[in-house]
Amino acid sequence: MTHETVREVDPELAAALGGERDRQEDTLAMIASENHVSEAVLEAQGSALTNIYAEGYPGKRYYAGCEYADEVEQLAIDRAKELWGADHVNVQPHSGSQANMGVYLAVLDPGDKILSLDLTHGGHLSHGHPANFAGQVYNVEQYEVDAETGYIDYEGLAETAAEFDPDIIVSGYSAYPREVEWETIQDVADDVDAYHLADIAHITGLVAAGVHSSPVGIADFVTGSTHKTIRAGRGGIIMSDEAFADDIDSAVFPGMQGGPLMHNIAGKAVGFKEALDPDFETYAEQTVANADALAERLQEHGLELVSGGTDNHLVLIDLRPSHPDTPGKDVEEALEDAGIVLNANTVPGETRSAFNPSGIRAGTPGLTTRGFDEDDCRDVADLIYEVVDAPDDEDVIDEVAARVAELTDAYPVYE
Ligand code: DSN
Repeated sequence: MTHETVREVDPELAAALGGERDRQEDTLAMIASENHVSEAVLEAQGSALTNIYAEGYPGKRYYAGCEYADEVEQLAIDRAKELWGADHVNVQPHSGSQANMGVYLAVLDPGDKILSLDLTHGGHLSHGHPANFAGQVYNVEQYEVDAETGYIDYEGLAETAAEFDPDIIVSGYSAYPREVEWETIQDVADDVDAYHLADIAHITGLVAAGVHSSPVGIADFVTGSTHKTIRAGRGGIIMSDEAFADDIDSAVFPGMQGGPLMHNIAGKAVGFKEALDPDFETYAEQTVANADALAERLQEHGLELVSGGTDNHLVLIDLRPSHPDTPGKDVEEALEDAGIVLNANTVPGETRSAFNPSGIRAGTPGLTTRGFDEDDCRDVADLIYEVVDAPDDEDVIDEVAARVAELTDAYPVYE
């Protein structure tokens, strides 16, 4: 057994790891689905648990040697139950997409009907896009946001549900800046006798902290990823009533996964413990306040936001009204050159392509973890606007990059 470090064993790889850590220190992570986990979560994810197989569940494993894996997984489950108030929790899905897959596998047959939000309106690939397994295995119909308001078109959803007669309705979104009316969607699901899956991947932390309403206890299934606003180890989670516990657990294992990623489950357990601390509520409130400040200042600059603002951690800018000749990808690349990392995103009524869409999406979870407040986020909005307005102007990019460097120096991620 070698006791050498990565740097000693593999300098090339070590350089890339160091480069990534520096990149995160030196840029503003504004991809709305990203965050910076604590050193403790990093440590758990890099632990010896990566070495073991633990097929099964705590107390019911198929292999020997799982006593500590049992402890770790039970801690993650118990903490998740406390955070979100669910009866049953499965912490084994490797990702949010696989959490959704676990629910589909538990209650749908191939060819059954999914009703979900269109990807270009804020949905997710795993909600039934044709390029994803969900769109290939199941019969998918989609609902949309209202073209005028940018809010979910709940009436349209009800009409489509009545016509399509889905087996499951999916709510919860990847690029939707507004509070979701879970009860309204549950009523629609009840009317057509469909299951309701609420995918809270983006807002897990906001829901846990009580700064966004919770679908737990309303929807049949609540899925999420564990590394976004909740800031725990990377992966997925499924929550449900006890009545679905066996179906969900056997869909995840042995239905679609083998051995759970126990090191990631340890990272989930640590992050969940951190989120149970009262400080986390302050973090979640600040994340939303920061997004609101960002949104207001962007609008003062004349940029149009889908739905006219935000209730959560993200804003979605439709560039077409203010900058009709500037595609999202150009802005994404220019901002990255300036040290602001976000993503080009489709917008409702998209007129370009998914690869070079008409919008950009920006989130505040990562900045808030670094310590940014509303004033800082207003400054960031000014910087984003300067680049949006002149993506080809190298002097502007240089000036913004210098200001970004001041901000990243003032707020280090990892000391
Ligand atoms: N890739 C994530 C996002 O950016 O929203 C969703 O899986």
